[in-house]
Formats: sequence, structure tokens, C-alpha cells
Amino acid sequence: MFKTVVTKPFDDQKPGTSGLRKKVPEFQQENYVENFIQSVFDSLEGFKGKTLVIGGDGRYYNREVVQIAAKMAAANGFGRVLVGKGGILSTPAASNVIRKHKAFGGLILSASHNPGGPTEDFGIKYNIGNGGPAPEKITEAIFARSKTITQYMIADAPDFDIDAIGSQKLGAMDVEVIDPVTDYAELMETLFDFDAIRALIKSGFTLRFDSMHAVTGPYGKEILERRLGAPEGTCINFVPLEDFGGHHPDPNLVYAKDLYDLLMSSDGPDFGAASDGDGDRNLIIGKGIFITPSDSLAMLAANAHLAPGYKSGLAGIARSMPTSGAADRVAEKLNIGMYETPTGWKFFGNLLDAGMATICGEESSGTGSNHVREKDGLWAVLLWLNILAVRKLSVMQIAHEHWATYGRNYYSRHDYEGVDTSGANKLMDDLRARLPALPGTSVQGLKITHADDFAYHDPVDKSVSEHQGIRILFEGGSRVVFRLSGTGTSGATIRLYIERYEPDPKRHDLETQAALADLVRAAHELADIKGHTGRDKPSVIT
Ligand code: VG1
Ligand code: CO
Repeated sequence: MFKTVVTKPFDDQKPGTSGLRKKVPEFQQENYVENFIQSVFDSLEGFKGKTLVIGGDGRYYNREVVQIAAKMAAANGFGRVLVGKGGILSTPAASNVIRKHKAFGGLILSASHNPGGPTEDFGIKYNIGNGGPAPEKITEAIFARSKTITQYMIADAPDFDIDAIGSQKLGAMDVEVIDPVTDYAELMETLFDFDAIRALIKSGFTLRFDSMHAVTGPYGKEILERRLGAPEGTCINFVPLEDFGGHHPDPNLVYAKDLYDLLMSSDGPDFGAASDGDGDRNLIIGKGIFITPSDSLAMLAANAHLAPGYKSGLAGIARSMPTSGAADRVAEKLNIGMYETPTGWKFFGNLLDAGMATICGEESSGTGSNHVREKDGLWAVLLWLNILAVRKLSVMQIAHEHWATYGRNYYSRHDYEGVDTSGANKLMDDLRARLPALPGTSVQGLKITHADDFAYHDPVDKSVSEHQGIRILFEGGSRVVFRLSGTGTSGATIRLYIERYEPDPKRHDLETQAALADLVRAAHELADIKGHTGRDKPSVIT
């Protein structure tokens, strides 16, 4: 029934910011998927007879890998797997299923916002029993194991029926195929005032939700149109496709430009939102105004108490280091904890588990709370709608009022994608070497007050994570941050994060790139981006 297969290790199975991501043809190499999944199982203890959740964003190769993962779970001694119908579970829904059904952990098959298809990206990520991404201790063990693995175990059984809801057997193991939306929709109803949102929509408030042909299509349809009564047509691009229709399922101003243009038009809807390939990111646009993810985190935190799930207030806010400091000002005013973590949701898990943070966010369109242990795109949309329903103001009014109270953090990210890896490393190394000498000097007329390579000391488990991004702080609260992406699949991507704090309400209507121009020039001069990469312009600006 089970067989043991002899294999040879691959040397490139190091999980990045969010799991292992590679091009599909790399995953299709003989034993590549099996090696990685066995390395995951070999790095865990005590799962015999327990439950494993398996689900993915539906991209190309998802269905095949679900079958392999289930057969390997059976051979390795799991007692049960829970699988989303069709192999589909959005990342936040998978996190919820793990928690709700008290599973040992889960395998999430996704490359998130990266394109999908036979020559595009695929990914595998392991989440632990709290529903969150495995911490570094486990991902390091997985990588170490993948370099020495000699065999894996797999059930010698036919494929189970991935589309039939209900119980089946795979050898001695139970396979339960579940509806991917039900548990998640129920959770949302406990957090938000669905009656108030329904009334808002009934009163004529219009919205558009773009699933970008990715996993949130069925979630949006069920929650926004069926449960909240938004008219048909509210959800667009809601049929999940294996290649996302050939697009990047990345909800930003570049890849969701049509939605942006619609919201900027005079007859556009009141509210527009989009989510990414696996449903954990969100884009929020009000009529005539884009809300940056960093601002969204701050505005949601400042208003969260208006939603039933957060009515007793927040314990604290956490944000990744490159995310703007807008939320810090809210935390200060609310007199609650504020935590600055490295990039990647795995660093929020301890703070959420310990009850130190309630809401978390990243500049890359990720916002979430203690309801699951992943960022959650639709959750952010619903919290915004709940706030709009209670406050009876437009997104534009809420944003201006927020900036008048707290000041505005102008913010942008410039990505240099697909640059030569050695050039990117050299840029970081050269800059790192110069950090001690920078404070006190000026560049482009801006005085540097502090420069370091961010290291995170986890206040809960006391672990230390170093080299999490180089930050250069200027007088007055502005800064630039440099990091290398840990999710790309070809070459290197340099991310330059730029932030300027503006307390004066008379200067809250500047164009973002213009407001940041001197800082961008300073960043170029400091790191010699052109010299190291040959580029004088970023490939993507968000
Ligand atoms: C990017 C983002 C990071 C996010 C990660 C996973 O990582 O910057 O904020 O947590 O993607 O998001 P990196 O290392 O490329 O900068 V997702 O939606 O891919 O799960
Ligand atoms: Co994602």
C-alpha cells in the first residue's frame, strides 16, 4: 500500500519570505515536490493520526500537487486530511480551517501574486497548528533536511476525487473534501455587522470587487453578493483560472489599473477593492482616492472598534519594518503596543498568539488580525465596509480626517525586478559597509540621523532575525529602506521603500511621487543603484 522511494537531494529548496517558490518546470522535475514535502514532514514531530489541511490558490499544477501531498500524508501516518473542493482554499481560509478543525498543520499551495501557468510560478508553504506560516526555526530545519534527504514515503493508491464534497478513504487515512467558502464566511459574520453593511449597500452605496481571476472569486460572490446583497456585477473576474487569465494577480496600481481608472472616473463606484492570487492581499480604493496599504492599516486600526469583532479595542498593532509609521501614531494615541517586525507574516504569529497585537499589516497590501494567522484580503474589505457603514462618510473624508489628526506619511515602493543577483548583493553589501559612517552626514540636502541593518528581537520567543533590510533615517521622520525580495523566482528584486512624514494639513494633497522625489534622489546617490544594476528607473512603482 505504501512505498518508499529512493531520491537524491536538491540544493535549492530554501523557503523564502513565504514558502518555496519556483517556476512550474522546476517543481515538475522528478521527485522535486515529493522531496520538499517529505522534508517538511521530517522536520515535524507528533503528527501521527492527526489532521493535515491541504489547499491552494487553484493555479496550474495545484490539483496534481494536492494528490501527491495527500498520498504522502497517508504514507507518513497522518490520520486525516481536510482538502478544499477542487484543491482550493484561499490562504486566510486555510489558516481558519487549520484553527477551527484543530489540525496539526497545513500545506498551502500558492505563489500568491506571482503569475501562474505551465511556465510560470508555483509554491508550497507549511503552516503550523496556530494557522500561521511556519516560523524560521522550522523553515530552516526543512531546508537542512532537503539537502540530505535520501527517501520519501507515498501511498500507492489511485487519486481521490478532489471535487466530491464528503468523506473518502486513502488507505487507512480519511480524506474529507470540504466547501472552501463556508467556514470562512461564517467567521466573517462573527466579526462584522453584516446588517449594517447590507443597509449601506441597500441605500445605494456602490462597490466593485476584483478577484483578478484568482482564488477569492467564490468568496466574494458568496459574501458580497449573496450574504450582503450587493447586486450581481459587483464581483468581477470572479472565475478562478489556472493562469489568472495571463495576468499578474497582484492587486496594486500597476496590475489593477483598470479598477483604479474606474474609481477615478466621475461615474465610478463609491468603493473598489481587489485581492491577489491566494486571497491574502488587498487593494483599497475609494472614489477618487487610493489608500496606500500603510495608511489602510492605520485607518483600520483607528476605526476597528466600530466593528463587533473589535469593539473592546485593540491590544496592539504590529507592522513590518518597511511599512510606514502611520500606524505608530494611532498606537500612540490609543496608548497600545506597537511592534515592528521583519517582512513576512510569519513574524506576526507570536505577537498574535501572545495577545500582544490584534491588528497587523505590511506595506505590500497585507492587512489582518487575530481572527486567523495570515493576512486576509477580504477581511480588510469587510472591515472598511463596516467602518463606512457606521461612520456614513466617504473613503476620501475618512482619509482626510485621519491625516488632519495624525499627519500624513507619504509612501511608495520602487521595485527593480529581475536584476542580476551579484549586482543586487553587491549593492546591499557596499551600502551595509558604509552604514556606520552615515549618521551626521547629508545627502541631497537631507541630514541622516540613523542608519542600520534591521535586526528583530522577538519579544515572545527571544529569537533574533538579522539582515532584514537596510534603513536610513533622515531628520524630520523621513526614511529610505533597501531590501532584497524573498519571493521572486528569477534573478533578484531590489525593493526601495520611501517614506516622508508631513504633519502640515496644508500639504496633504501633494502628488506622492513628487512629494518623495528628493528622497528617491538621495537613495540613488547613497546606493548607486544605476552603477550596480544598470537601471535608472524602477520596473514597478506601487
Ligand atoms: C513580499 C512582500 C511581503 C509579503 C510577501 C508574501 O515579500 O514584500 O510583505 O509578506 O511577499 O506575500 P518579498 O520578500 O518579495 O518582499 V504573499 O501575498 O506572496 O503570500
Ligand atoms: Co498572497
